[in-house]
Amino acid sequence: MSDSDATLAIDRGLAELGDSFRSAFAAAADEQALRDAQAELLGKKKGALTRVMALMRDVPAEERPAAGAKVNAFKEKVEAAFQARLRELAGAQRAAELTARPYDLSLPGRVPEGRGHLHPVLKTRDDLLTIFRDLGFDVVPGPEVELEENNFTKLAFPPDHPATDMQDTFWVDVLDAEGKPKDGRVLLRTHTSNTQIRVMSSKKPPMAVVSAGAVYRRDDDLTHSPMFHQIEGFVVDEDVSMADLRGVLAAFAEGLYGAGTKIRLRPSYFPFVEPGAEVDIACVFCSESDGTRASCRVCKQTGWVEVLGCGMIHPDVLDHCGIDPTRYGGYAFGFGIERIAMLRYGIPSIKLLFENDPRFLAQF
Ligand code: FA5
Repeated sequence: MSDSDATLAIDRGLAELGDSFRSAFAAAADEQALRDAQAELLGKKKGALTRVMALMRDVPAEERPAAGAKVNAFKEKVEAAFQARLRELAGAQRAAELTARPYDLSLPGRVPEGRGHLHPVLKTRDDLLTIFRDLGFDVVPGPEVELEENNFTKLAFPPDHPATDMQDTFWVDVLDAEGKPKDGRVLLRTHTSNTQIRVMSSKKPPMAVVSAGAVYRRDDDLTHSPMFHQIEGFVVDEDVSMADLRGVLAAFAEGLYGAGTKIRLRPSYFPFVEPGAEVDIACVFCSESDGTRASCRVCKQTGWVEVLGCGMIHPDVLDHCGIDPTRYGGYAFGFGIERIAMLRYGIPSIKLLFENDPRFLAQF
């Protein structure tokens, strides 16, 4: 018995389709293309295999099992090839994701929310150093953790001198390899005057030096902070006088607050200078040109604001550093940067400078 026309048509249809689905699936570059290629075969109305399967309706009952088995076997081959290609595409996509750059260069950039700037203390420090650089001073660094010797002893503070009470600080234990305290007491420096000792011990006169940095004291109120910043300046040469010191400080005051700014020196005591003085600048907020108006809180109604300590370097200090005091003399001065910044910007409390509230800092 020969096969019916319908069975023959099915055989022909399947033979025509042959293996073409394999190359169609292989050509699909992504899942959507693969599903489109599958629909070409199995789409409800127009699928090529669907049309072949529709011929089953005309197959006589006795031929149906054999014809059905052939069609099903074909369908299974198609399904298996489809699933294999689907897995392949998913694997390739995952691999591409894993090896891709972790960022997307094509995304638009973010606009910065605002530019940062130097802290007002550092800005003031830089402006002050510029004034001294312009006057011919070299700028040098100095350590914050210092030997007691350089911070006090060589600056002629005898051990237990009452002046050290005003500069109580944090002491540091320096241990040797076995964990035992080493010789020599170490502290967080209380002033930048330690740079005088370090520089004078390592350089030969003449020298004109300034140094800025953080210092530490056991202080805490509206105008005093446990950590603050100072600038130290000193000159060592032959024939140096108090008049030179006054001239440099007057130029400094004018550089800071403008031409004509007045200063005055009042006698004061620091163990490492003789004579020593405190320097006041005419109050920039209320003083008339003759320094007499004296009407504001900043200067406490005196017309003058104290800004620094200074004096002629004590011969003993020069001697401690190996400089011959019979040939050379020198002057030195030191002041707090926060104090100048507070006067400059009208800041009422030193605390504001270190709380780092962005709303405060954004004002400078
Ligand atoms: C000294 O520190 C001396 N080394 C200055 C000096 C240098 C004198 C060279 C002579 C020759 P005094 O302790 O006065 O001096 O401090 C200097 C300045 O540091 C003060 O005028 C003040 O503006 C500032 N200052 C002192 N303590 C604090 C503090 N706790 N917080 C903020 N500023 C301070």
